[in-house]
Order: sequence, then structure tokens, then C-alpha cells
Amino acid sequence: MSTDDKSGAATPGRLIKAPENFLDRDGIRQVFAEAKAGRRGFIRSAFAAAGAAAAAPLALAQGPVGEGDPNILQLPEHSKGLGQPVVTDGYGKPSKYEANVQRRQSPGLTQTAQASVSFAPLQSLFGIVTPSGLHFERHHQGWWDIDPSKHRLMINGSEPALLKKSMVFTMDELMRLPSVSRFHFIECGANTGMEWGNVAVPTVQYSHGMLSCSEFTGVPLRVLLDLAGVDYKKARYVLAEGADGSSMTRTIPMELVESGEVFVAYGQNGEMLRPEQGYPLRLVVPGVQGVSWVKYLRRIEVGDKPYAAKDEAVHYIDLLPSGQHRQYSSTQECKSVVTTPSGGQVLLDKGFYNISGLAWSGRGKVKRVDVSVDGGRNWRTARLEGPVMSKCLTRFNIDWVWDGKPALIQSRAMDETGYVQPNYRQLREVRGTRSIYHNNAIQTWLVQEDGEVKNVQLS
Ligand SMILES: Nc1nc2c(c(=O)[nH]1)N[C@H]1C(S)=C(S)[C@@H](COP(=O)(O)O)O[C@H]1N2
Ligand SMILES: [Mo]
Repeated sequence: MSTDDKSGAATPGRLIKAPENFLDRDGIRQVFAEAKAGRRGFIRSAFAAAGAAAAAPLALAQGPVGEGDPNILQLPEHSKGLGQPVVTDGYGKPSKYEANVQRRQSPGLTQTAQASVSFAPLQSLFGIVTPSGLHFERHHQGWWDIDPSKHRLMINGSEPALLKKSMVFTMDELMRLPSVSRFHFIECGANTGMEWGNVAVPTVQYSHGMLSCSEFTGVPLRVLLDLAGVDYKKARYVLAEGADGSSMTRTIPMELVESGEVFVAYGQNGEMLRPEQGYPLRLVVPGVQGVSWVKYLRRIEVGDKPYAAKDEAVHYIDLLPSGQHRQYSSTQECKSVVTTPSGGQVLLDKGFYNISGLAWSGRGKVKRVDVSVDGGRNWRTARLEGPVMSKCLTRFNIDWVWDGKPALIQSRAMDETGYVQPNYRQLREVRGTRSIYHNNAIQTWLVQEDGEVKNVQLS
């Protein structure tokens, strides 16, 4: 795979390597024009004010700007002229300087864009929430923008005896019911799936980018089943069905529904779901692999046994070293990854860096994340940024001073059940090397002496 701009490999983290166009910002030009003129007092305060300290060495290295008299303070246009009018004609967009921050398809992974994946640019994100326009996408039969006034959700039973009455809800009816808003991660079971046997992709976007986290809003499924008078003693499973052509159906054990955790969501990060995420309705199954989060949700059937649907009996199962398959895997085990510095980025110089990453567990809260810079010989405990929420991404940070020598950066998460994220040797012992799904091994990034960061695996 090439490491050119389009592959995302060269997409930098901010303090790691500035995008080319960063130097074109007027304020920065001004600052180094002043630097050439030797007005150091001004420079210091300008850097402090702009918080641009990290850009200073770069800027100074660029030499004269060549416009006008460098001894005269030239105010940038944005400090003198009239700015843009309010955005009355549409939806706000990111700065043009952030145009490189995009979802990306992995070259060669799939041949049909309707049955494909676009990966979230984890290396460019802060905190825990994935901006909705950067949420990863996984479609089996393409996405749809379904008219919400025509969409319906049906609740029925595999046998009439399992509930009092079948029901059909419109979106308006669902939105009148008591709602909940909760932050949860969604991870495709195939995330990191290409790395089972060996290193396969260059960047964290491709190795871990089938992962996103949003605040979802909707109605607990339990509320709907109560309205339909479900007999919970007999109905121990539900089947969730999507309205797209993929016939996406998954069995969900009733315990998850009874706990109140599973909900039908129409909201995502304060607005309606995005079409790519299942507008106008999707199932949220916290902690469970993405495939169970059925999009364009149109039907919930209660039943008394698992359904063995195609996407659970033959897909999304785990190949074991014995050649047998482990069936009905669903929980996403505890996992973490360092997103900065990560594959494809370049460290400009030795010195201070903030190592930052994400940790999550399908079994509850993340309890601790340890970070190593020497391939797992020594570990230090990272700072978890709050709030730490159950079945949600958790951001961790830790200080690091790079001495300029090769470094092997790893993170190892532990969840509140005491489960510790395994390394590749431990994981392969029980799962072999030919699986696709549920790879939660510790990721290693090699920082080379020239500052380039590479994806590597330690044996
Ligand atoms: N109706 C429907 N639901 C679906 C899918 C689909 O193709 N159709 N893909 C599933 C898979 S495999 C995953 S990982 C998640 C991806 O959700 P996202 O596209 O919102 O990231 O949706 C799941 N739900
Ligand atoms: Mo998936």
C-alpha cells in the first residue's frame, strides 16, 4: 500500500507534523516575518497568544516571506477586513484546512462500494466522540436515505403466545415515548481483522478505524416490548431486522433487552441519525459487535430460541486453531490503541510528546491503561480523561520525551472485570492466526530514528 496522501498514511496529527498548508496561515507568516526582523519580545508573546509554539521551529526554518518591509508589522487580512456573513444557507462545515481529515476505504479490501467499509480517521480525532460525518461505515448492500414519515417498526412474535399483541410504530409515535441518551462505542467485529497473521496496513485508520463513538438517543427496546405485552418467561430472544436489501438479521439475547441497555435510536450526537448510520432508526446494543446494531431497523421479533441467521451462523464467527468455529460471538472484549503517534505519522524532532489513544470494553468501564515505549518491557500507567463511561470509548494520555532512538509504543487496557488486553502471542495461542473477527491484541508502533512511525508486530 502506498503512503501517499490519498491513502491517509500521510495524514498528520497536529503536533507531529503540520499539514503543508499550515504554513500558509497568515498569522504564522506574520510571526516568522517578525522573527527574521529579530523582534523577539513580540515573537514570544505572539506564540504564547496563538498557542503556536509547536509551529515555531518549522516557521522559522522557512526563511523570509518576501513581502513588504519585514520591520513593519503587517496585520493579516482577517484582522483588518470584514469576515464572512453568518451561515444562513446551510449546514456548517469544517475548516478548509482540515480537508484531509476524511473517512477512507482501504485500497483492495472490497470490490463493491455498496458492500464495503470506510474507516474513521482515528489519528485526527480528539476526545471520545466521533463527529457524525466521520463515523465509520459498514454496509452490506449500500446505504439509503429513508423517508421517516413512511418508515415503520413492527414488533411481533415467532408464535402468537409470546406476546399479547403485535404492534406497528411510526417514527412520530416512537418519538413521543420516554427517551434515553447514552454514549457508546460501536466496533465492527472485523476491526483489526487484517492483522491476524501479520502486519497488513500502514495506519491506525485502517488497523482500528472500524470504531466510532456517539451519543445516541432513543427508546429502550424493553419499553416497546412491555407495550406489546411480551411474556419474558417464554420469549428469551429477539430477532432484529433491517429494511435494506442485505436481509440483515441478528439474534439478541433477552437478558440484554431486559437490562434496559438495548435501545432503538433515532438520535446521534444531538441530531437525527445520519443516513449512513441507519436513518431514521437503528438498534443500539452496547458492548456488542457492530453487526448486531441493525440499521434501518424495521422489525423486532421475539422468539424462544436463537435464530441462526446467516450473519451469525456462518459470518461473524471465530475460526479457532483446531479449525472449528466458535459461534455466536458478540461481546467486544477490552482493547486499546495509541492514535498519536501512530503509523504514517512523522515525529519532527526529539523532545516532548503527548502519547494519546483510545481504550474500550464491551463488558463495562475501562479501569486502567498502561503504556510502554520499549515494546512491553516497562509500563507506565496513563491518565484516563473523564468521563469514563460504560461500553464507551475512553481517552488516555501520557507524557513522553523521545530521545531520538527507535521506540516501540504500545498500550494495554484493563476493564472493570479485571480482563487484561492480550498481546499477539497470547491471543494467537487460543485463536490461531487465520481468524477475521475479534482481534483485540496489543498494537505496536515503531518510531524509527528518522521519526517515521511504522506498524509492526512483536513475536
Ligand atoms: N441494515 C443493516 N444494518 C447493519 C449493517 C448493514 O449492512 N445493514 N451492517 C452492520 C455491520 S457489520 C456493522 S459493523 C454496523 C456498522 O454501522 P455503521 O455503518 O453505522 O458504522 O452496522 C451493522 N448493521
Ligand atoms: Mo461489521
